[in-house]
Amino acid sequence: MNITFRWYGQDNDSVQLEQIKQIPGTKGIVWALHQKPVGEVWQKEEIQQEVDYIKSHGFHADVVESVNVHESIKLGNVDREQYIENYKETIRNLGEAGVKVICYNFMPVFDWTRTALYEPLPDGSTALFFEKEKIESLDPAELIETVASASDLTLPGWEPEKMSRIKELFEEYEGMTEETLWENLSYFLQAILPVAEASGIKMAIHPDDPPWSIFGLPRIMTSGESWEKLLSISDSPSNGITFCTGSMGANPENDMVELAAKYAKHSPFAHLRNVKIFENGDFIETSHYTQDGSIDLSGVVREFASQDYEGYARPDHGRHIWNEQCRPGYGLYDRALGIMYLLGLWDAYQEK
Ligand code: DNO
Ligand code: MN
Repeated sequence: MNITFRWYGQDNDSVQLEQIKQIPGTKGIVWALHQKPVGEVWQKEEIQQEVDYIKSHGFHADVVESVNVHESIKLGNVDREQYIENYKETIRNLGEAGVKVICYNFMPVFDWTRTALYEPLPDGSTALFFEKEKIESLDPAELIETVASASDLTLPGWEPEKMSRIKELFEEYEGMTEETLWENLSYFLQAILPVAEASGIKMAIHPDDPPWSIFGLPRIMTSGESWEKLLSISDSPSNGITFCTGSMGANPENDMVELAAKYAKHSPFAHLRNVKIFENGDFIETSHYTQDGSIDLSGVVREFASQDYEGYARPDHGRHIWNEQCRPGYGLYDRALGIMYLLGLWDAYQEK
């Protein structure tokens, strides 16, 4: 297990590489060119600059999260061809810089969705929270209004340039079925996987977060069956999964230990974190500690260790603790604690 830490870039993150360096066992930085608009080619020079900066701090830069997929590709619009060409070029350029894994997702319009960023936990810390009822009671028209008037429904995965087109996007997705979305994913993968393979890169799709349809938009990366179907699209070694316990595991029907047994070997990258799920379907992110949440993270690491998992892994979102001012879910302290927990489990299970 190759431990990594997600970092948003020099001018874009409250956490410094010098601080990450002091977390024991952390070998690599998970990075992206966050300022690039979705769909544009990542140029060689800008890639190299970022990779050099990361490496100058003694880390590897093997994992990119994410190269986002343009909505035209997910929609299957005619202009997808150009965006697919751009994506291929980005893959080639990243391969040349030595990148090994690209994390991406295929969620229509929205990335991870929460209703509160700073929900108090009983220990006095705060964390990201999803209130099912609140999301379900919001109809898309109302949502467009809410986003436009920038109320308190702050959802960090939402890119501003996309939100300015939200009305249009909803119209374009009208009538889109899961089946069509699968076809569009398959079309995209058939086109890019040969390039990824030739570039020495594994593509790793992130599960939908939460793993069910929201706002009437289809979502397809939601269960073990989804992973089975994904793998049936192509048996290319570059067709892989990001094993995110917190996203997939927000649906209690997804048994993450069972899924680890089946899919760890297809996962070049893993996000290991915990969430506490309530009976009404709400969930809150917790510390990584197994007993704090609903996901058997200890069991997942046990499974990974039994398979001698050689992929990359990182702690995922953490709580905001010790008054840290940081990006929601991406502070230094709780994710550092997460790494120590994961490594502790790993060492213990390795020796058995
Ligand atoms: C949620 C996070 C996500 C993830 C992107 C991947 O669990 O890991 O923000 O990074 O959806 O594309
Ligand atoms: Mn994740």
